[in-house]
Amino acid sequence: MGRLLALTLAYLAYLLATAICSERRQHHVQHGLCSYTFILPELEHCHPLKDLQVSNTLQSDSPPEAEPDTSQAREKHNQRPSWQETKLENLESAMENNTQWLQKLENFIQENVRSGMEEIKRTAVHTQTAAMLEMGTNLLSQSAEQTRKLTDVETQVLNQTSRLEIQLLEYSLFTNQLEKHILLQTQEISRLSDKNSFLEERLLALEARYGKELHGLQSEKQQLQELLEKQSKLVSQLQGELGSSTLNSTTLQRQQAVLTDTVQQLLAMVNHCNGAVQKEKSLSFRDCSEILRAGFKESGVYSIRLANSTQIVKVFCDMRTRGGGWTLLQHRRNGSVDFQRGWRDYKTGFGEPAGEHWLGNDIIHKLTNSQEYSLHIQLKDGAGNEAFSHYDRFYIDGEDRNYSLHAEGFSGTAGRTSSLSVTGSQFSTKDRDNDRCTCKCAQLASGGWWFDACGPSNLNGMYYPASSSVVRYNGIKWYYWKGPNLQASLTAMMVRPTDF
Ligand SMILES: [Ca+2]
Repeated sequence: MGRLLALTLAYLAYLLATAICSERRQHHVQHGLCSYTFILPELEHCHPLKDLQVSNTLQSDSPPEAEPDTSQAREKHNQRPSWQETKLENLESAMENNTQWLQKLENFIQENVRSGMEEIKRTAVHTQTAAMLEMGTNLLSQSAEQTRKLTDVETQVLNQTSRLEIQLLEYSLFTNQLEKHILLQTQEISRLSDKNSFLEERLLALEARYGKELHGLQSEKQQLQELLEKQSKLVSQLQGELGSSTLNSTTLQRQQAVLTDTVQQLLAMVNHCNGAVQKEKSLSFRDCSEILRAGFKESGVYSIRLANSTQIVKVFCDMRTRGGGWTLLQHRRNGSVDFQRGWRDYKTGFGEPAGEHWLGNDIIHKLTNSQEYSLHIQLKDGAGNEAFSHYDRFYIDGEDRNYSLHAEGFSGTAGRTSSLSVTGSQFSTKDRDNDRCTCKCAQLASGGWWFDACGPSNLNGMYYPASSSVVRYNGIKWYYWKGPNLQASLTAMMVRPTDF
């Protein structure tokens, strides 16, 4: 409202000034960003002067009249009617009133403007003071913060300085130690240098002393080197000769190796042919006596072909006992083979010819019926005593007659009379009872044998260890030599042609 009133007053003042006079004065007022300009009339120049009043702009409101020239105008002026003067006087009085009124108005306006300016100044001072206070507060807080940071930095700098001082002290100590060490080393070097000088002097003396000897030795060395070169040449010549000799020797060795290979191949071929001939011959042997006659004198396993048969049988040939040529039918020596078997096993045979075995009743039948055979029985008891029983004539019938026994012409050391069953005794096994006992002798005495009414012998009974003192009736038995309990360590039944 104040601003509006001021503007209105300024405008009115302007109108009045323009209406009253052309002289005016400008007043500038700055309030913050806004500036106000008041244009007020200069009252001193507005007093009613006749020249001024004539030149006043209000004069121009009435229409101008043509003035023929200056003399005419002066005449007219003097001859003007009195109403114009009256009007002018009225206007002057009115102007004076207006001027007074305007002076009052100006005074009023000036007072108002002054008070407003003072108010504005006070407000501005308050505002600026508040702003300054706020800025001061901010500056104080920032200053406190900076002070704190400065304190921290100062502390860090102090710590760093202390650390650096400690390190500097350590370095100083280390430097002192190094200096001491360097001093010692320098002293040592000096001492060694002295020693070196002394040694150099001695060396020079020695060189001078031994120079002559060295010269002599060098000449000797020269002579020896010449001798060595000569010897080396000689050795090279000898090596060349040796190389040629070695070459010749190598050629001879190769020829010898080739000849050896050829001889070995020929020998192998000869052996092969001999082996084939022997095999062919052995296959044609009927028993071990023929093999012995063919020149094979070692006891062992051979193959024979049974008479009137194509059957090849492996047998053990005893080439030592009483002239050799014996074909084994039965052999026991350690109890490794079970003799508690049935009819079929005794018929075909079991065990291996090289160990304990029974040749087989069918083979024994065919063999002992191809020609006349004698039977030889070897025995050894647990104490190592040996004895034998011999039969000049021996054979057995076929299976159709239960392999009946035929043995005659007894002799020997295993008892005064024969322990073998009487002629005609049939073969029995645990599953085939052919004896003359109401019992089953094969089950009582064990094994397969020519049991009569069980009889005085059974070489196929249980094999008991020699240390056993218990009397057993199912063991190996040859009654007329050792009673019912032989405890044999070895038994062997073997045949050979009677006319051997
Ligand atoms: Ca019976």
